[in-house]
Amino acid sequence: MCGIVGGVAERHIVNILLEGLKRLEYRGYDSAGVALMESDGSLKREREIGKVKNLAEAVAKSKVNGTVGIAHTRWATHGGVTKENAHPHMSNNDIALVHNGIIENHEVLRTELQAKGYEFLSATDTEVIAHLVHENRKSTDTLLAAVQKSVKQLDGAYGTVMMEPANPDRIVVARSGSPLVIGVGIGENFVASDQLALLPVTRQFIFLEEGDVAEITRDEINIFDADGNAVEREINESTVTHDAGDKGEYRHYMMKEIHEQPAAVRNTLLNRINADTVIEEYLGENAAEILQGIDHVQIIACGTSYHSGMVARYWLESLANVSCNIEIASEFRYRKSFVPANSLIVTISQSGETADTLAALRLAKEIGYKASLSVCNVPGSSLVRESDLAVMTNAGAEIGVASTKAFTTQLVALLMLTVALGKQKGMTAELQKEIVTALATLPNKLEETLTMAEGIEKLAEEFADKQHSLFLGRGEQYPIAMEGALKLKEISYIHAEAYAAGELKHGPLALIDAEMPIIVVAPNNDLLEKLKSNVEEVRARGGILYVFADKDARFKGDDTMRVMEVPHVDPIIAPIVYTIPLQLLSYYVAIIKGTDVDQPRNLAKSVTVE
Ligand code: F1P
Repeated sequence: MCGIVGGVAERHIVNILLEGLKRLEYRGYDSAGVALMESDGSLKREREIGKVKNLAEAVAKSKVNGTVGIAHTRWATHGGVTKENAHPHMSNNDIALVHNGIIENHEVLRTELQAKGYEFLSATDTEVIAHLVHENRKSTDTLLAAVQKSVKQLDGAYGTVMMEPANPDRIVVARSGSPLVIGVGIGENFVASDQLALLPVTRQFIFLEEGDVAEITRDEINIFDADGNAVEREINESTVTHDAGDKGEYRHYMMKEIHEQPAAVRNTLLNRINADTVIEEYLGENAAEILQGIDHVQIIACGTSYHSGMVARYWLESLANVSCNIEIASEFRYRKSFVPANSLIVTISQSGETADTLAALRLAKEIGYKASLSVCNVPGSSLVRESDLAVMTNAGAEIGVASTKAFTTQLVALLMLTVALGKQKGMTAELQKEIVTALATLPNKLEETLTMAEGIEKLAEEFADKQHSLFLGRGEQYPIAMEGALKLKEISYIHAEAYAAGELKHGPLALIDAEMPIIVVAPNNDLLEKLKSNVEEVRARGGILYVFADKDARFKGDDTMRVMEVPHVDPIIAPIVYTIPLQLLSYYVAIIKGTDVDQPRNLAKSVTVE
C-alpha cells in the first residue's frame, strides 16, 4: 500500500527519494509524487499516475531538486487514481504533506475547513490534514506545535510527513496506526514507512511508536509522545540480511523468492535446532517461562499468513497436544469471543503491519490473553514490538506481492513453536527428534522440489485458457490447497477455490466437467486412501485431474489424470514441500497470461488499512 520517503540533508536528495519509492514499489500503488524544497524555501512538486518510472521521467524533465523533501506512492482509497489525488498535498503553498492510512473523520473536518474558506483540490482524506495543520499553524509558533494540535483532532490511522517553506530546514512527522521509521545519518536524516526504502543511505533506525510526533533537521531528531513529552527512542542497527536488491537472473521477484526458499529456510532454522530438539531460547529470554503455563493457542492472521496458521493448528493439536483455534483477523477483531484460561495469542504476518492483525493483537491483550507471540518477517515492525515474544522468520525482504518464502518460513517457525510448546505438554524425545531431523533435511528437499519447475512450466499451458479451477487436499494439506488456490487467483486472475477433499460431494462435485481443472495435493500420509476415493469421484464425472503426489502414493497417470511426482519426505514437513509446486504452477500460468506477476492488479503487499 502507500509508501512514504522523506529527508533533510545538505546534498540534493531527489534521487534518494526516488530510489526509496522504487524500493517501496512492491507494496502496490497506483500513483507517485514528490515535493522538494531548496534552502531558500522555494517549493516544487511533481506527481504522476502509474509507475515511479513516470515520476522519475517528469522529475528529470522539470529538474525538480532540493535538500529537503517528501515523496509518496499512493494506493487509492478515497478518490480515484488521478494526478490531483496523488500526494504530496499542499495547503496554500505553505505546507506540503504525504500520508499513509485513512482519516475516518475526514468528512466532518472537510466541512469545517471549507466553512473557514479552504478550497479542496482533491477527493482525498489526506488533503484534510494539510488544511487542518495550516489552520492550526495560525495559532501556533511552530509546525511541530501545529501538528501536535492537529493530531488530536484526527480519527483513524496515519503516518504523515510534512514540511513548510517558512522553515525550510526541517520536516515534521507523526505516527498513529501506520508505521514510520526514522533513518539516522551523519549530517542528514531521513524518514520512511519501511526501512527498506532507506537502506542505501543508512542502517541506523528509530522506530516511532504510536502517538509519536517528531521534528527532524539535519542534525537533530526531537521526538514527543502523544502527551507532548520529549522522549528518547532507541537507535537500532538494521538486521535486514537480504537487501531487496535486484531480481538477479530472474524475470520476477516472485520467481527469485520461490528459489530463495531453501536458503531462507536454512536461515529460519539457524541456531534454533540441534540434533535432538528445538532450542527454546531463540524465542526470547523468558520464552520457556511464558510457554509453560499455556493450555490454549489462538492464532490470528490474514491471507497467506492465515493459511500457515491453519497448518499450525493441525500440528499444535496432533503433535503438541495443545488446543488451538484460528481466525481471520478482520473477523476476530469485530466479534465478542471467548477467551479460554491460559491462552496464548499468536499473530502471523509477513509484514508485521497488517492493520487487522495488529488491531486483533491489541484487542486480545485487552480481553485477557495471557501472553502474545508473533511470527513475523520484519524486525522492528509493530507486531514484533507489541508482542511478548517474536519468532522472526528471517526470510529476507519479500518483494513479490504474492507471498512465497514468507509462507514456507512461517511454517518452519510454527513447527519449531509446536516443538517448544509440545515439550511443555510432554512431547516425547523421539517425536522432538523426528521433527527436528525432518526440518534439518528440509532445505535440501526444497531444492530437489524446485527441479519440478520445467515439468510444471509445461503443465501450465493446459491452464492458461481456463476460467475456473478447484484445489483439493486433506488434513494439513487442505490449507496448502487453499494457499495454492490463493496464489493462482492473485497472480493469474483465474478463479480458484480450495476444498477439503471430503467436502466434494457436499456441493462442489456439481461443478466438475472437462473445463474445470482439479489440482490435488497427495503426499503419502494416513489420509491417502481417503483422498484416492475422492479423486475417483471426480474422475467418474469427467473431471481432469492434476495430482501432485509422492511416488509411493502409486497414482497412475492417463488422459484424465496428470501425475507430478514430488520428492518423498516425512509427512510432518510435507505441507511445506507441497507448497512449492503450487507456487510454480501459479507463476507459470501467470507468465502465459502475461499478468503483472510481482504487482498483481488491485493488490497491495502490506495491507495497512482495514
Ligand atoms: C497478509 C497478506 C499477504 C498477501 C498480500 C496481502 O499480509 O494477506 O498474505 O500475500 O501480500 O497481505 P501479512 O500480514 O502476512 O504481512
